[in-house]
Formats: sequence, C-alpha cells, structure tokens
Amino acid sequence: MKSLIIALALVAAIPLPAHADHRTPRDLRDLAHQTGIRIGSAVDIASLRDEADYRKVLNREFTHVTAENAMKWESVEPERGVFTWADADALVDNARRNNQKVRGHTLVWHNQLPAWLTTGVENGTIDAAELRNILRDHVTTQARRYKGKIRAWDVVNEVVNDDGTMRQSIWLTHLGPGYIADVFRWAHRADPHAKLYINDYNLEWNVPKIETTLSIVKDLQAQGVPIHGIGFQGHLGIQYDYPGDWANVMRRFADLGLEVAVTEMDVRMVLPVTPEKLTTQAEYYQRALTDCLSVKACREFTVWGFTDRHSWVPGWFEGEGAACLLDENLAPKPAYHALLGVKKA
Ligand code: 9MR
Repeated sequence: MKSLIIALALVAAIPLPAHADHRTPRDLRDLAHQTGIRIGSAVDIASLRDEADYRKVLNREFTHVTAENAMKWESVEPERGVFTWADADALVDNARRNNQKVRGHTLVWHNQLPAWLTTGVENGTIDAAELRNILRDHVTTQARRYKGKIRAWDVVNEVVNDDGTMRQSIWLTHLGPGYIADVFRWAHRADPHAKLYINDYNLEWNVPKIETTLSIVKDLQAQGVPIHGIGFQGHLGIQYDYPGDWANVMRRFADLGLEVAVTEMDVRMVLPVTPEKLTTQAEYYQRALTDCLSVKACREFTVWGFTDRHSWVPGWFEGEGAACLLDENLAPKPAYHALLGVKKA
C-alpha cells in the first residue's frame, strides 16, 4: 500500500508531456510546443531590419524561419565572385537569438538567378562544363557557410512542371537530369547534418506532379543520394477547393522514409475581404495544419509571410490578396485563431 501511495505521488509530480497539454495555446510558439512540430514564417529582411512591430511578432510567434528572398542566388552573388551575405547572415543571427530554427531557401532554382549567370549561359560564354562547376561552387559555398545553422535546405525548388514533365531550366537543359543527384550530394558533403529537401507547389493535389516527384525521390534513393524531405509549398486560394487528399499525399512521401514539411503556406482570396471569406480562409489553414499533424513525418508548418502588410500575393495575382494570418496592422485574423484551435490527433 505504502509503495502504491509513493508511486501515485511520483506520477502526480511528473509534469504532463506536451501532447497531453489541452490548454488553448497562447500563441503560435506555444502551439508549436504543444503539438511538437515547428511553426515557421518566411521573413522579409527589410521589414526585419526596419519595422520593430514586425520583428516583435515574428520573434514572439515562430519557432522556425525561412528567408523569403535573402538566400536566393541573385541575393547572395549578384556579381560573379562577389558574395553579399549580410542579409542572410542577419536572418540567421536573429533566428539564433530568438531560438528559431532556419530553413535554407533555396540552393537550386530556375528563378532569381543573377544576370551574370543567365546572360553568360544565353550568349555561350558559360559552357556546360563551366556551368556545372559554377553550380557546384555555389551549392558548396552556401551550404558550407551556414553549416550547422540550417535545419533543412530546399536543395532543389520547383523542378517539375504541372503536367508532370521535368522543367526545362538552364540546369536540365545544359547539365542533363543528373544535376539533381549532384546537388544533393554536394549539399550533403558541405553540411552533413542538414535535412535536404525537394520542394514544390501544387504538390498538394496535382497528380502528374505528385507521381513524377515520387519517382524522382525513388530514383535518387535507389542511387544512394542523400535526400531527406519533401516540401509542400501550400499556396492555396479559397476560390479553389481545398486539396482534400493532401494528408494522403503526404503519407505517400512519408512512406518512402522522407520527412514532410509545409514550407510556404498561404491562402489567398479575391478582394475585397468579407467576413465569409475570412471564415473560409480560416478553415483552409486549419485543415492544412490538421493534415500535417495527422502525418507523423510532418515536422514543420511554415507560412509564406505572416502579415498582409508583406505578401507576394497582390504583386502576382491581380485583384487577390489578404492571404496571411495577420492583417496589415498585425491584428490576428480568424485564420490565426483557427490554427490555435487545432489539436494534435
Ligand atoms: O515571395 C517571393 C517574392 O518576394 C519574390 O518576388 C518571388 C520571385 O520569384 O519569389 C517569392 O517566393 C517564392 C518562393 O521563393 C518559391 N515558391 C513560390 C514563392 C512565391 O512566388
């Protein structure tokens, strides 16, 4: 009897594990701790520097960050051999000070390449052999610079077209399909502990894209290439149906042994904003986080900007916007509260 009482007393003294914590979380950081996944945002570096209120919310709410543009090739090497790391460094330093992990975005993409590179390839002054060296140096230099400071890298971004064919980027056209295996190997050599991802949009629902991406992953794995994760960008719009099969798609990648992340979530709408549209948007965000939490391998849920003050959407889709969790004045929208209400399954 005595030992039973002691045992009960001990059990009572042990704090409950995070998943048994049923309080409504205070904020997204608290939600991240309760659910055990990382909750992140893309960061606009100018705002991080210049807007104290932006900085405060970013550092309070998020446990993970991604540079929206500061780590892209045109940002870090605008002239050949001239590296400008200041912005990327500032983001990494801010993250460290605020106990946030960092997703590196992105080592290889077809967009936001420096003009010296695209022009050189176009006019033939950079031939295929040189291009391969340039790519290897870029991947190695950048991954090595942030060695140990990046939890996960988007190694290749958007390499598949919507019809399931491979994107005819300068990389594929000049180097052939083997460049994908090469860049994963180079990145792994430069930073052996970083999780290496393939990242894409419309992967939440687009069947040809899903099938091709699955076969790329299997093919890389069969060659022993270090690939560890699949990134679903998650750029949704309420004028389209929610991608109801998303959790199953995540599971198909998880079944290959990959870690899963939602890397660029936002939910745009045709303006003007109405209360009904905000409610629908909240449901989309909530379903996306619920889908992620229903898949054990899903470890990160990152939004592509947290405030409508800074979002890529209005500049890209005419008449659309209001895609983020907080409004222009950093007031939480229904979507923010909806996320706080999501429970781990
Ligand atoms: O949000 C980014 C925007 O500021 C840039 O102008 C744009 C240039 O292509 O890239 C945006 O981010 C993209 C990301 O890097 C990759 N997936 C799609 C994102 C939205 O276009």
